[in-house]
Amino acid sequence: MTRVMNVAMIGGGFMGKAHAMAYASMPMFFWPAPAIPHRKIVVDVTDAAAEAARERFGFEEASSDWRAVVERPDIDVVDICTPNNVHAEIAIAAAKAGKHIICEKPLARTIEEARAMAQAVREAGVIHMVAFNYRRTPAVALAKRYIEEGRVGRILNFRGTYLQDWSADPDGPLSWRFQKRIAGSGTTGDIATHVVDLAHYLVGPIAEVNSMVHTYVKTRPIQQGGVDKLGASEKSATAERGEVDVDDEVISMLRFENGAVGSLEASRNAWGRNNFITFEIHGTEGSIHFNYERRDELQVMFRNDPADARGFRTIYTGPAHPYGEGLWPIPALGIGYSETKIVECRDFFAAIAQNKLPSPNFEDGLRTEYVADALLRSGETGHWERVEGAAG
Ligand code: 4PW
Repeated sequence: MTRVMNVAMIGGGFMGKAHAMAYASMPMFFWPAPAIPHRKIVVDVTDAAAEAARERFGFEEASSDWRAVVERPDIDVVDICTPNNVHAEIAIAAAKAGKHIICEKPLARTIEEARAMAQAVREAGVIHMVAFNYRRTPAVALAKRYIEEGRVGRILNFRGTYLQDWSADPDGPLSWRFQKRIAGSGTTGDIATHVVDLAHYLVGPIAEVNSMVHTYVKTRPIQQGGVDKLGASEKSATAERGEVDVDDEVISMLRFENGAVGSLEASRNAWGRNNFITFEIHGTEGSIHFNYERRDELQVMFRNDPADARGFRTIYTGPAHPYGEGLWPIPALGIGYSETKIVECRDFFAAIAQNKLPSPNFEDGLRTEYVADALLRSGETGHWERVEGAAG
């Protein structure tokens, strides 16, 4: 009989929807499942919001008191799907209560918060994960497989981007993602951290950065209540405006501990780019290119390809590739954002079942926060900044 684990999900907004869907779907894709996640209780900021999330996302109970929920003896897992400003408080309380924890990215607003979270879960001996889901796209995991098999050789460089345009309109609302006291930073913590996580996963630890950081839209219409709809909410040229105190764009050169070099670009003001997560890796034996907007595909070129067949070729991920045993049976049937969250959910519960820390865990999330901090510092100083804790 597969173990059923009671999940308390804190936050019923956009990420709560993605996580709830993963809890319901994971055993349908990966069977036998490492555990059955039971949607036990959802917490939101008000009783009404929590009840609406309970009904919509199929939870048994609803509450607006996360502190009481994380202490409940019948809760096995705490899932943090809130804005960044309460990640630390919830995670530390959940760790002290002995709960396994998955936390949405970025881990925290600041290095200090991230350190405290990593210490709390270390001391509690619980399983912990940060939801940097894009490394669980099958094509990205395939890139990792090729790298580990030596098919790319020694990695020389990494070029990563994450470009969106949902906040390119200056009349888009001043949501929590544009307020430092809630988000910690802007594009750097929100989406550049995804590129950092991919770079760490595929290449290794980043040691130094040299970046430029800009804020293009200095004020935005104050948002009246409601959840952050990532630019899908109404725009207003006449509403009262508030100051934006976070970054809109970060561009950086990178030096890795293993000697590889690279670049990172992240912007939420890139008209025409939707969820444009790309990387290109050049090694001594070949190259790999990935574009999330064509996420069933991986472009590869290997040095030992026949002379009359040189050039990038497209591999369509399917049953022969990572996670293929559980996803769709025909290549290119279509991997979506949902599937990346389902795979993430499977790996998290497998880690609990095996009592083996997954990656990225809170220690990985802390290292990513160190890089985000260095990116922002370099944007201020205008020169190379070392990443805290980097070797060499
Ligand atoms: O983490 C990112 C969010 O901040 C996600 O990758 C996409 O962009 C969806 O929402 C935002």
